[in-house]
Amino acid sequence: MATISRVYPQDAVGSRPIGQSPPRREDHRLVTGRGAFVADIALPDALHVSFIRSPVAGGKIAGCDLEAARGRDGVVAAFHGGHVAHLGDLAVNPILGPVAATAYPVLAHDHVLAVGQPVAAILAETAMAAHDAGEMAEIDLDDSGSVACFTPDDESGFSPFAKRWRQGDPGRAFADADHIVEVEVRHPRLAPSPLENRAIAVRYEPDEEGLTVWLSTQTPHRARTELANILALDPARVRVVAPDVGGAFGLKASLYPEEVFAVWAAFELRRSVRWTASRSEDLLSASHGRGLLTRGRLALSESGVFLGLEAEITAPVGCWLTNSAAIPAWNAARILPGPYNIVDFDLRTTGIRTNTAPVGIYRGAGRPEAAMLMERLVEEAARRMEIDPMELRRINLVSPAAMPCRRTTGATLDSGNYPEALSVLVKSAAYADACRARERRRGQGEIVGIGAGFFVEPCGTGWESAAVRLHPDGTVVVRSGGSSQGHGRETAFAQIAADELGCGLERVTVQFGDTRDSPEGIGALASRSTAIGGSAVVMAARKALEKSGGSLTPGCAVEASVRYESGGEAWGYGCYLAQIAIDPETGVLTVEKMTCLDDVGTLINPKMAEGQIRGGIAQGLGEAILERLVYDDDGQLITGSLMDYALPRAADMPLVEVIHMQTASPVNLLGAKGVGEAGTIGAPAAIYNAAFDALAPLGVTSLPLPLTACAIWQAIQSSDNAL
Ligand code: SMO
Repeated sequence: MATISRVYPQDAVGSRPIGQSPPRREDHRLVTGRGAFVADIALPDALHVSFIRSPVAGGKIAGCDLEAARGRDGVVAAFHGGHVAHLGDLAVNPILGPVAATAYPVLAHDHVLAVGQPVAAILAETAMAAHDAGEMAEIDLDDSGSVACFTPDDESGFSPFAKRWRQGDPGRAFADADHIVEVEVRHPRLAPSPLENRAIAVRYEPDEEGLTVWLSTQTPHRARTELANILALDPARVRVVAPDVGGAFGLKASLYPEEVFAVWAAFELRRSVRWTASRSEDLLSASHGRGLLTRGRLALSESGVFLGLEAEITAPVGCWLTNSAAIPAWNAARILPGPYNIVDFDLRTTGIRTNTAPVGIYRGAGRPEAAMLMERLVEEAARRMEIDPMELRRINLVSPAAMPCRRTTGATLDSGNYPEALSVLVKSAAYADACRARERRRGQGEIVGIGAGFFVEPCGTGWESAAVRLHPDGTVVVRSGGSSQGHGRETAFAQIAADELGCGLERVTVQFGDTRDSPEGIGALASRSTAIGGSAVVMAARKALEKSGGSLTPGCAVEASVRYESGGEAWGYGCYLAQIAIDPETGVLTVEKMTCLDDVGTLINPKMAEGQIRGGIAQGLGEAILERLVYDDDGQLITGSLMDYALPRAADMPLVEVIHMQTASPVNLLGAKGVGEAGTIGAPAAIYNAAFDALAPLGVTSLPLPLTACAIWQAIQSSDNAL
C-alpha cells in the first residue's frame, strides 16, 4: 500500500543537498543485477565448506569418524573440533560488565550445547560434494543426562551478566501511589532474515602469506581485528572486504564460528575457501533476536502523574555469546522509562544462557522491548483510570525544558519536543475522528482498536572515521570507516559531503567497506551511521577545504582524514498510531493504517528516512502479528524454514503516513539522529496496544505475541464476553 509523507513544519526543506531526496545512487546497480555480493565474488579453485551440525541440544561427543567422508570424490579435507581447539575465543562487548563463561569452540569439542552447533566440517571442490560427503560423517553423541535450558525463565539458566540501576526512591513512589499497573510481555524470538544469508569467501594470498576475506558483514574492521586475534595473525595480513551487503539487521554485526573456520581453513590449506549459508542454516545457527521476558510496574498518582517504575528484564543469549550479546538486555533496561518523566525507578536486567542458537542484536536491539513494556503500561493505566491514553502521555512526557535529561542508567535524552510531536500526531492522524469512528463501528458489531507507541531511539556513542580528498579536476572522494548493509550510505554520505563543500552531488564518489582502502572504523549498526559516520564526513570535508585554502579545485590532490568523536548520544524519537480491525469469525488482525510521527533530527534524505521507517514498520508488523521461532521441549527448532516461519509480505502492509519533524541534536555536527530502527520500535507497541484496545470490550485482558489469528481467536473464545 501507499505511503503518504510530509515534513513538519512544511518550510523546513531548503535547496541544499542535505534535505533533498535524490534517488539512491546504488539502486540502479542493485536492481539491474549488477550488485556484487559475497556469492558473486569469483574465486576459481575455491573449496566449499559444508558443516555437520549437532542434531541434539546437549551431550558428550563420544566419537567423530570422518574417514568415510574423506574418501568421497571431490573431498579435500575434513576437520573436527580437535583440529581447531587451539583457536582463540570470539570477543564479547562487556557493555554490562565482565561476561562470564564466553568460551565457544569454532567446532564443537568434547560436548555440544545446541541443535545446529557446527561439530565437523568437510571441504570439497563443489558445495554439493561437500554436502554429500557430510552425510558419511559418523558423529557419536551421548545425550543421556544432559540438562538443557531453553527459555529465559527456566530456573536452570546460567547468567553470564546482570545489572541493576536505581534512581531516586522507587519504594516511596509505590507506597505513595494511588494506582499501580503491572504488565508482563513475552517477546517472541525472531529471525532477522536478511535477504542475503551469511556468506564468506576467503582467498589465500601466497605472496604475503595473507588472506583476503569477502564477508557479508556490518563491521569489516572489527571482523579483521577479531580474525587476526583468533588466528594469532598480524592484522596487516588480513584484509576484510564487505562488498554489497544484502541486509543485515544486526545478524551480521558479530563474527560466527563458521566464518572463523572458513578463514582458518584457507590459511591451513593455503587455498581459497568459501561458504554460503542456506536459509535453514541461518534460521538454525545465525543469531536470533528478541525472545526477552519483560515485567514492569508503574505507579501513578490520582491524576495520572507517573510516580515510579520497576522493571525486570530477562534476556536469553543462546548457547554462545555473540559480540553484541549483552546489547538487547542493556538497551531494554537502560532506555526505560523512555520519553517519560519518571525520577524514581528500579531496573534490573539479566542475561540467561540457553541451549539454542545465539540471541543477539536485531534491528532495534532492546529498544522495541523497552518501548513495548513502557507503552503497554501506559495504555493499561489509561484504561484502568479511564483517561485518554494520549492525554496520559501528554502529562508525563519529558518537556524540552528538561533536556538534556540525565539518568543513572547513563542515558541522557539530548533533545526533542516530545509534547509537540504528540500533538502533531494527534492532529495529523485526526485522532478524535478516529476514536469516534471506532465507537460507531463497534456499535455495528465490528472489533476495532486504536493503539499508540511513543518511543525513543538512542543511536550510539563513540567515534567514526572519514577521509575526504579534493582532486584538481574538482572531483571529490569520500572514504568512510562506516559501511553499508544496503541502507544507502553512498547516497547519504555524498549528500553530506556535497552540502559541506558546496559542490554538485555528481562530483562526489563514496567508498567504504574495505579494510585496506578505508580508514579504520566501526561500521553499520546501532542507528549510528548518519549521526556519527555522517558527522565524520562533515568534519573531514571541512578540514580538506581548509587545507586547500577554500578552493574546491586545488593545484594538487588535498586530503584530510579525521576520527570524529560524538559529543554524546543523539536520541531519535517518534509516536506511531495503529488503527486495526479484527475479524470476529477468524481472529485475523488487519492493520488498517499506521500514522507515524518521527523526529530524526536533521533530515539528510527524507525519502530514504521514509524508506527506513517503512521497512522498519514491515519488520515491526511481522514481530507483532506473524513471526515466532519455536523450539520444542527437546530443543529442536520446529520453525526451520520460511514455510514454518512467517515473514510479512507486501500485502500485509497497511497504509502508512509518515510525518517528519526535525529537532537538531546538539551532540553531533549534523544535528542528525538515528532512524534505522524507528519502525521496529514504534510499530509493535502500537499494534499490540491497538489489539488490547480492540478486544477490551470483549473482556480480553491477556494476549500472547505474535497476534496470530489463532491466538486472537482463542483469546476471544475464552473471554468473559465471548461472542
Ligand atoms: S540491531 Mo543493529 O544492526 O545495531
